[in-house]
Amino acid sequence: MTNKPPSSTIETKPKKLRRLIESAQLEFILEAHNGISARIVEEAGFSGIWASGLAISAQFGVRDNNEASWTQVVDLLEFMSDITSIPILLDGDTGYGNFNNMRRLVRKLEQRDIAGVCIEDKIFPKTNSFIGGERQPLAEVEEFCGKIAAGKDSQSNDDFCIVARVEALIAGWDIREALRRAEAYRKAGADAILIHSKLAHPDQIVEFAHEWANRAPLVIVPTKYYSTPIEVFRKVDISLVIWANHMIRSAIIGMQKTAAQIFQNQGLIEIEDRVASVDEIFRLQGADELAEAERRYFSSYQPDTKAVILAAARGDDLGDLTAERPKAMIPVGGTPLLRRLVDKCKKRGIDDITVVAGYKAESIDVSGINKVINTEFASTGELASLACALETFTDDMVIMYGDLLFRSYILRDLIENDAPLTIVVDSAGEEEESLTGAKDYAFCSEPDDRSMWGQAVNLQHIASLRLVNGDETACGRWIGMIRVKGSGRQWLVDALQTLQTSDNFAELGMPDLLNFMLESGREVRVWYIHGHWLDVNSLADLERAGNFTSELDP
Ligand code: SPV
Ligand code: MG
Repeated sequence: MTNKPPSSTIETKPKKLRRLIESAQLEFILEAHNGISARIVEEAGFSGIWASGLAISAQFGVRDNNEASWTQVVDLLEFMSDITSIPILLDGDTGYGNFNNMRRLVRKLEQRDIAGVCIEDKIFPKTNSFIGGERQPLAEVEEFCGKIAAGKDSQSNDDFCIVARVEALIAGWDIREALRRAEAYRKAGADAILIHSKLAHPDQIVEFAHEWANRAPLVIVPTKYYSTPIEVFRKVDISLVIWANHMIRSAIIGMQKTAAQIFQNQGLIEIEDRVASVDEIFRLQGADELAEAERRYFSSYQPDTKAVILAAARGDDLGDLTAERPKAMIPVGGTPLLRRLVDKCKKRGIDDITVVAGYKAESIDVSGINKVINTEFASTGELASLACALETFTDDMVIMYGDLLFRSYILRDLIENDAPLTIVVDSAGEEEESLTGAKDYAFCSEPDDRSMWGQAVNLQHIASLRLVNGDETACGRWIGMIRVKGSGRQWLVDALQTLQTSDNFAELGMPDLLNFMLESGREVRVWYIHGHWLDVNSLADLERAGNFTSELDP
C-alpha cells in the first residue's frame, strides 16, 4: 500500500494472471467476495483471486441468478482490486447479456484493473451449476463464440484473460459435446477452458483432460470432488485450480456461531477472544498507511500528542473554596479550571488526557479524561503524582499543571517543538506575575530576543528566586508546561526512576526534575512567550483569572 515502485517495474495484474494460467505448474486461486476477504486471500499467500458469482451474490444476500446487477458486481470488484496486488479473475456468469454486453463488461473490468473474466455457456439469467444443472439450457455454440471474440476484440491490454467455461457436463451432456464446445471456444480466442463437473469424483475431469491433450490451459473447480488428491490434477496437466467458495462458507459459519452465542449470552465476554480484534480490522484496512500519509500530506494534522495533567493538590491558599474539591476543579467564569484545560487540549487534537488526581479525587468528574490517583497526595509532591502516570507516558506528550489558564496558541506552538524536552517560559516582567505562590524562575542560555521567532535557547536551571548570586537574573518564569518528544520520554523516565530512589522523593517538585535532568547533561529547550497565561494559587489569582477568561480566545 505504501511506497509503490516505479510503474515501469510493476507487473500488471493481467500479466500476473496470464502467467498463472500459462505456467507449467499447477496453480491455485481462492474465492473472495469483498475488499477485506480479498485482502485476506492475498495475505494468506495466494497469487490470484476468484471473484465468485455465488459468493458475491451471497454476500449481497441475493441468489446466484443474476439478481445483483453487473454494475453492482463491478463496483464491488473495484474495492477488491484497490486493496490487493494479486490478479482477480471475475466469474462473469454469461457475460450479463449478448456479445455487446460482453464488450462493455470487458472494458469496464479493465478500467477497474480486473485481470480477466470467465464466462459460461449458459443463457442469461443463469442459475448456479449445482442447482438443477441438467435443466439449464446451454448457449448456442456460435453465439457463445461470438461473445468470446467480441470480448477479446474489445480488451485493450493483451494480457487480459478470457476463460471460457464449458457447462456441458453440468447440463447432462457427454464428454464429446464438452470437447466440441471447448475446441470451438479455443478457436474463438479463449485463453483457457474451464471444464466444470458436479460429480463427487474427478472421472469426468480426468477423461476430458486426457482427450483435450493440452490444446489450451485447463481450469477446474473441484467443489464437489474436493477429496481428490492434488496429484491427480497435476498428472493430467490442469493449469489452474479454483477453490471457489470457501471464504464465504467460512464467514457464514463464523458469523452464525457468533450471532447465536451473543444472542444466547446477552453479553460479549464469551465471544471476545474468538473474534478478530478491532485492531486487526484496522490493520487489514491499512490504517497505518493513512496515519503515515496524514503526517506527510495533511497540513492541519495534529500528531498523536497526549497530555498528563497534575491535579492532585488541594490549593491550600484558597481556603474554603477547596474544602470539597481540588483547586483544579474551582470554577472560573462558571467552568472548572480543569474543564477549560481539557477543552484546550481537545481543541488542539489532544484527546488522550491523563489527569493525576489526589485530594478529593472523586470530585473530578470531567468527561474525556483518564484519571489516575496519587493516593499519597497528602504526604507527597508533584513528582510522586507524575510517577503515578508513568505507565501512560509516550514519545509525544505534554505535561501541565492543572491550574493553568492560557491562550490557545501557547499549546499549539509548544506542540510544534520537536526537541526531546521543551518548556514554556514567560519572559514578561513582574506585572504579569502571580501575586503569591511559588514562582519557578527560569535561567536560560539567552534572554528572550523578541525580534526572533523560535530562537534556540536552552534552560540552565530553575530556581525560586529571580536573582541568584547577586547578579544572575532569571529570563522569565516557567509556566508549568513541558513538551516531551521522542527520546525525551526516556530521559524523563530515567530521571524519575533515579529520583524515586532518593530519600526526599516525596518532597520533590517538577523544577527538581528539570534541574536533575540538566545536571545529568540533558538538554532542555526553552520556548518563550510573553504573558497570556496565569496559574491559580490564591484568591487574588482567582480574581485575575475571572478577568483573564473574558480575554481568552473562544
Ligand atoms: C462460482 O463460484 O460462482 C462458480 C463456481 O460459478 S460454482 O459455484 O462451482 O459453479
Ligand atoms: Mg458462478
